[in-house]
Amino acid sequence: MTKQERFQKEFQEHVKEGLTAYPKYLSSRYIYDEKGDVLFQKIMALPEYYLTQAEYNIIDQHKDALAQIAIDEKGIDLIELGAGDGKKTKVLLKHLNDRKANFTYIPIDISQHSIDELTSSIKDLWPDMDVQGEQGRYFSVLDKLASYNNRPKLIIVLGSNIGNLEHPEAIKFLEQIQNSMSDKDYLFMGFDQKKDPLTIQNAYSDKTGVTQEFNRNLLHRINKEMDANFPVDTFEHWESYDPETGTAKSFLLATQPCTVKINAIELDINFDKWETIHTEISQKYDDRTVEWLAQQAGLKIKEIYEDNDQLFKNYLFIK
Ligand code: AVI
Repeated sequence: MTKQERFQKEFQEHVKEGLTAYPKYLSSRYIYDEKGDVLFQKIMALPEYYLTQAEYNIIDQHKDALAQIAIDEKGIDLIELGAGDGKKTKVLLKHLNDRKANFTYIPIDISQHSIDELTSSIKDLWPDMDVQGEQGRYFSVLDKLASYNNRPKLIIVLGSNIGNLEHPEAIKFLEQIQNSMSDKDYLFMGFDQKKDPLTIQNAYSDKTGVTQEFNRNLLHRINKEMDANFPVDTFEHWESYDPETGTAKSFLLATQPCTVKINAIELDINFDKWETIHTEISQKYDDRTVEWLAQQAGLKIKEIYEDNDQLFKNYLFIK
């Protein structure tokens, strides 16, 4: 079975399980095809989606402290999980380059297309930079990390990607990174913070409707890839943020009753009016919660960095 066939099988099994459950759910992991990637780029440029700018501000303010790690260690492997377009990372790369630090940049992403684009844009900017992109899923590529042990690693995970995981999965994710780290390694990770609930609500339900399109892309994909007939416009995006737990939840809401045929998996699914499909969580954190997650995963917080508007934090962890 090819990689693509395996992915399709997994996707079909997930759709069957999620849409026959009560209440119904689908994972946001499947939003990201080519169109989903473009929609997420658009979200990151929205004024309401403060996360990107806030983390950019943190990296810009603290690039020197991060570059110092490479200088002190006399060389590092800079490994980025979920690199995407690398916009924020380029601020750090430029600074490392300016300070003549000795490093290899290893961006890891699920999309080969993203890795190729990123590598060629870095080569255009800094032809001599040592870049060794790796295509793959976080968890499978993480195993490989353990073999990059010839010099200290600085592993970076930006964008509060961990927030798309429930706490038990987030701990597992941190644990897997921890397992691939030696005593000399560092992990630099972004965690979006609890804040005015309205700011969060607005970030995930923008007025232009890009977030709705992003969420609906799940249904477009099922239509296209599983020969289904979701009346996509009937499903509205809904966001609810619980300030106590810090969990923002995204839903697709059936505004009319309907029956959907998914031919590839021989399934008919009925939706009542106002029935939901839960599609994503975007967890918001505080220091106590991050400390707890880290401790569960065998990590210690070495440093905490915050943006000027106090919206977002990046934590530097060691083993
Ligand atoms: C990728 N991830 C961290 C984004 C988030 O903030 O949860 C995905 C997203 N969903 C809606 N807007 C952005």
